[in-house]
Amino acid sequence: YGPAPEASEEARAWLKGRAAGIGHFIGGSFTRPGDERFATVNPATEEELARVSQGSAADVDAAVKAARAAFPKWSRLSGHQRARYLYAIARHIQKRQRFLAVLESMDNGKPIRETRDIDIPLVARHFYHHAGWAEMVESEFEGFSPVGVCGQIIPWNFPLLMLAWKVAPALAAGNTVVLKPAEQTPLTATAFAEICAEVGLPEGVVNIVHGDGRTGAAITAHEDIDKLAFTGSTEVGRIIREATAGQGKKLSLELGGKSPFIVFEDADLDGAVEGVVDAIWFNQGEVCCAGSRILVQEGVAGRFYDKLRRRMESLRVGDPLDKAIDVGAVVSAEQLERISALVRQGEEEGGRLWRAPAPLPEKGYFFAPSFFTEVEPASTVCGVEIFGPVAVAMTFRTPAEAVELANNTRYGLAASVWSENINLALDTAARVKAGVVWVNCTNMLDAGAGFGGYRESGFGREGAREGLYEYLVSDVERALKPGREE
Ligand code: TXE
Repeated sequence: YGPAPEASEEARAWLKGRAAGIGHFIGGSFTRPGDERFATVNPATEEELARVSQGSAADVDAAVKAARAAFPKWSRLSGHQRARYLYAIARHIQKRQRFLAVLESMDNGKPIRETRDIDIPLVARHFYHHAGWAEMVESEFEGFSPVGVCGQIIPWNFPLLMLAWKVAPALAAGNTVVLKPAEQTPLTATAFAEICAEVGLPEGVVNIVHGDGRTGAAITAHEDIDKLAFTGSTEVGRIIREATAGQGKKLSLELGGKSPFIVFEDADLDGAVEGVVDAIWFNQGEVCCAGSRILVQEGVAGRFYDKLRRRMESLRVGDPLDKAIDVGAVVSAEQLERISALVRQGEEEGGRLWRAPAPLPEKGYFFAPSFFTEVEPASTVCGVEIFGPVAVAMTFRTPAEAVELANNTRYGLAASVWSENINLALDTAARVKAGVVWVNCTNMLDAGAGFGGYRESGFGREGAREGLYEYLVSDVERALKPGREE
């Protein structure tokens, strides 16, 4: 099915209903839109969708106070009682999935096929999965208790999914949260706040404060936040780590990547070509674990590039709400400029650029799917995360050389390995330094598998049992700290 016309109408009506501005969600109700507001724009049409309040330090403080007040009761509910709320949230997300998919595509620019089939179903899945954990957390994590009030700062590339990755485990473990969506994509977080109210989630358990980096900095600085979880750029991750160094907050960072995509000569080349489409052109390449460095064994490189270029000819770029579209708009004019500047630099450094011939719409922030060949491993485009639909491709001769090239990065988030020889694939996977390694597939994300990186990709895990530890503290550790009486 496609986006039902009703869903598009519903999204437009929802926006119309918020034409006076969008406030924060604090202590179970929406604040009156403040005086300082910012616009959120549809990147495919450049039209303004809504005006959203810029959260001040006082707004952050009010949200933290609401979260603190809600914490004792929420954390003492039985796991089963908390699970019922998480199940209810999951069901509501499913009930409203077409509306949420349209709203997400309008705000972010990603194709409706992806929001409909990937983002929103994964959001529901994440809440179901963590409802299960809420049921089990007492028996499975004996000797641990919730951390307390969690500050959560998320990016714009998977707005509602990143919210789910942060909120679901925090709530399952018995914490309360203050979350800041990215300023480019605040809409589905607002719809989520409405869902929290609809399911009767106790007030103050989830608080949402909108705003840009200044609001994020106020969350980072707040002394009554016990745990901070951040997903975003390595640069801001570094600022946050420095700012929290003296505070004693528990911290997890999920930052950038430059993930290798290794194709051995015995790989199913057609499968690997489809893999590249998923690795770097899915979500316009705005994916932290995107397979942005294609490493191909020399003997098949020519054939592989030919197949890849032929496949590029059939990619359609355009209106994200058209369900036949493969690649939508990048999130903002700034991001488009950033991608374009890096690509220009890649060409200046001698790289050869291959671009999909797809016509681009005149309006909106679109960039054609592309890849570079003839690039030096030390060049800028090989080292820097482009965060757009642009890969670099290099060749290698031996498996050892593949591993060496794969590990020649500051990052360590993900990797994928393509070979019909399972021993070679698994042996290579074990040698690549990355938090996640996929074999003969890519970008497979699931609530049941912990996700996170090494080195400049950050630390801490999200999802599954490992992810729960981020939102728990051992009673021994708590006893050693001069703590607050809850
Ligand atoms: O990220 P920022 P931007 C990378 C990607 C992209 C680049 C820039 O390469 O091109 O970052 O994107 C909040 N204290 N990734 O500028 O600024 C901000 O409001 C606290 C990779 O959008 O890191 C938003 O909510 N918070 C990445 C969030 O941080 C601050 C996803 C992320 O924005 C802050 C996004 C501050 N001082 C970008 N400044 C991934 N790994 O998935 C900003 N923020």
